[in-house]
Amino acid sequence: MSERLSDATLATLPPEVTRPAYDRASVTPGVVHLGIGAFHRAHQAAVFDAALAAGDLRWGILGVSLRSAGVRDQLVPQDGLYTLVERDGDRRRLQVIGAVQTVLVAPEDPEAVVAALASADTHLVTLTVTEKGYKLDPATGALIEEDADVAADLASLDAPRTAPGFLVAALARRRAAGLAPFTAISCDNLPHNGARLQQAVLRMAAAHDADLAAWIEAEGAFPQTMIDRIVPATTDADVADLADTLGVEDRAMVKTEPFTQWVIEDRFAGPRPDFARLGVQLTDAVAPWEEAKLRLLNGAHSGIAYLGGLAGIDFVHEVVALPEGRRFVERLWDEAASTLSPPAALDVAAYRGELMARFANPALQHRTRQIAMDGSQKLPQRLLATIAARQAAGAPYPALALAVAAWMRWQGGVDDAEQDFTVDDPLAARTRAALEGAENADARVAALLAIDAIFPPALAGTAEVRQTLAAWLHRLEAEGARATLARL
Ligand code: CS2
Repeated sequence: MSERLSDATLATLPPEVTRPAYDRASVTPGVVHLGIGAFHRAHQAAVFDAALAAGDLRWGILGVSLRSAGVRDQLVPQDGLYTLVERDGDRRRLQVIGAVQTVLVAPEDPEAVVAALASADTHLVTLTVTEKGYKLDPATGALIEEDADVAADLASLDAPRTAPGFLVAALARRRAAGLAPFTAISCDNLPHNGARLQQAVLRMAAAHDADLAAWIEAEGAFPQTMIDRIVPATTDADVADLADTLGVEDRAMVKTEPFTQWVIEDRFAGPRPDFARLGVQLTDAVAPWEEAKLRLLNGAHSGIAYLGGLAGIDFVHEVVALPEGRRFVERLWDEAASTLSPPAALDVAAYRGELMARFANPALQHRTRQIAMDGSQKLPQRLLATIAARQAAGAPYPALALAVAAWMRWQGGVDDAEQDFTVDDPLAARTRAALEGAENADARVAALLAIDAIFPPALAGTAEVRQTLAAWLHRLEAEGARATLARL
């Protein structure tokens, strides 16, 4: 099959497929999105598409890939169109999203990206650059100035390389042109994501121009957000399967669950869509939402990823289909729930029930390997802060510690069936070096805890934490993840 989904083939799609009913040619690009991967296309882009469908044509998206050309090569031949495939058990809903107008690849043409960000049409800049894309130390939140790309952007912004670098280069240009700043909305699972993004941007700006930094601090807006939708990576089989239905090929499709949630701090530097009417929650207090989501959903996800991955279990739904897998998740949630100050509108028991049903959705095919990626960037907010809170309250944390111990075993790059795999993590070289020469579980735990980019010294220095982790790691090494789960 060679014909692709595009403006020209849109009319040939079967009637079950929802498609843009607005005039795409009249849309203007009010949003620049950095990091246009599957998550953005399944989450924020669907909201901007709904804004367009409601008649506000200012919210087209100019997508930017900060590294590779893959998404551009999928989307541009399709006029930016792609199908959002929502799957729940054997139900499926198909919607073609028309909000993406074009995609730029930053390393090919950094100037075009800065120009788009500096355009008077651009009011919002959304980001899904993953945790590591902020170039912040996961433990302290400080800009990693020795990173080669950060160092280059600190020296010159003529051709930026990092997300903070692009934002600062464009903000300087907006200021010089007498334009207001855009609102920069981090949509990554970082704690206090808005404040962290602002911190990275201000540090980068201050290195170039103190007045610019002061202007950004006074006039800019970096709202905090909680974003939630499970978006497994698309496979070739998914693309082939969709082509059978559509009659044309869509290489940019994304698959996801029906659930979606976006909570945004009500703080903007300029125009935005009528978010509240689009199902987005605007609030002054995002932190309690974010904390609940990171510690319950993402904390459990990471535990499932490492324990399931070590046991050779491919998918999340398969882990929670095991009695011991489900019990582990419930125990982890019991421990984490006591550390939360949930918002009044959040019923934690109902939320947990809904989360378990989402994890159990067999149609998602969400790979444990996908979640296992970049653990060094995820552990602090998902598991370590929770352990610290339990510890401070004098409460035990066996399930949380088991999840962290499984991450430790994962760093060895060998699973329970003695199969080697690649540890996909920006700190993989450091964890590997730490493990070299460590002769037993106690030594391995001590060596990994010493990496202060991941583990806060106060936690790492606590004997009880060390011993609990070492006991679990020892068991994981001796008995494997399945048997260890059964002991919890
Ligand atoms: C997952 C998240 O890959 C991961 O680390 O935990 O991407 C998760 O699916 C989303 O945060 C759900 O909103």
